Amino acid sequence: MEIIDAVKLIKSAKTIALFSHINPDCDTICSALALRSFLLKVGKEVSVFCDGDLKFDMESLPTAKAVNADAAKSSYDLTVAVDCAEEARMGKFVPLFKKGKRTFCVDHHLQDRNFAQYNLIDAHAGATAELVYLICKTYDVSLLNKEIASLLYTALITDTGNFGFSNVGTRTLSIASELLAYGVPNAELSYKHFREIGFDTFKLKARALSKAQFFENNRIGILSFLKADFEATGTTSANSANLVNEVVNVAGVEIAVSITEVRPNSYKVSIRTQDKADANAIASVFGGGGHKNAAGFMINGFYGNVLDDILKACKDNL
Ligand SMILES: [Mn+2]
Repeated sequence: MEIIDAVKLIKSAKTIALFSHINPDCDTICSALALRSFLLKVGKEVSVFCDGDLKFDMESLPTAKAVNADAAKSSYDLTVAVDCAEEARMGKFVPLFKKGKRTFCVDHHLQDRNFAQYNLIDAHAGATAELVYLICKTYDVSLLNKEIASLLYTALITDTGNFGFSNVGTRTLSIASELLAYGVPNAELSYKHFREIGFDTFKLKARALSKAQFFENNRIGILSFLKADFEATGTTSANSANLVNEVVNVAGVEIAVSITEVRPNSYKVSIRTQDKADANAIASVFGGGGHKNAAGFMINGFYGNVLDDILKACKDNL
């Protein structure tokens, strides 16, 4: 559907529930919070639900406390999946989503399953926030403000690697420019989301990088974060987020992988790629997915076997 149809759909609803995806990232949370703030201004009753805790860098977002703050109603005029490629991404909230009189999905993933009754899917958008911005702008541009703009801008920079990924289009930068005009503190947000790390994370990073493994003439690099690493540095699996980028940044590396032990023999795997290597294709081998240059999946097994299986899938993709 087109932006204008999404606006009409939202206008026709009074009670609206917004759903972010499990293991939330900034795009799903910021897009939902921005849309919530906007819809409150036009007099809607709106709540945000997410099956999962916000990571430390999201807790300080404006209105972050609104996530899961309201009791669920028995039904809503409209339920909205935000940044969810498949229904299951809403986790325990799938039944509540389905109870919407109308269901709607706004998303930018390549493999979006079109599971809702109404779908605004644009794989060319750098972030779902791009689509949320266009909805708000079309609905009533005079209601946009610094808070909403800051949320949307945060989603844009985090989903595009600070405008460094191939998903950045001319529209992404035009929208970023329009958002900056509302007084978004861009340098502060860039530092917070791309450079600032805690001292404990620094120690974990130093330890993991010193043990990084490289294969196929350094075209594949693998970082592992195991229980012993977390214990030695006083960290948890949450502290390993995004450290995979340190490996994909090494010249010559085409595929970077991080394997994070989240429970005994259960691993969260993140893939980042350069050049022609396809992160989404590698993750698909294991039932996961994402984007061409960034994807992920969960896998169970003994570490040695998991490493072998992932390495084989990476080699097959070179
Ligand atoms: Mn996204």
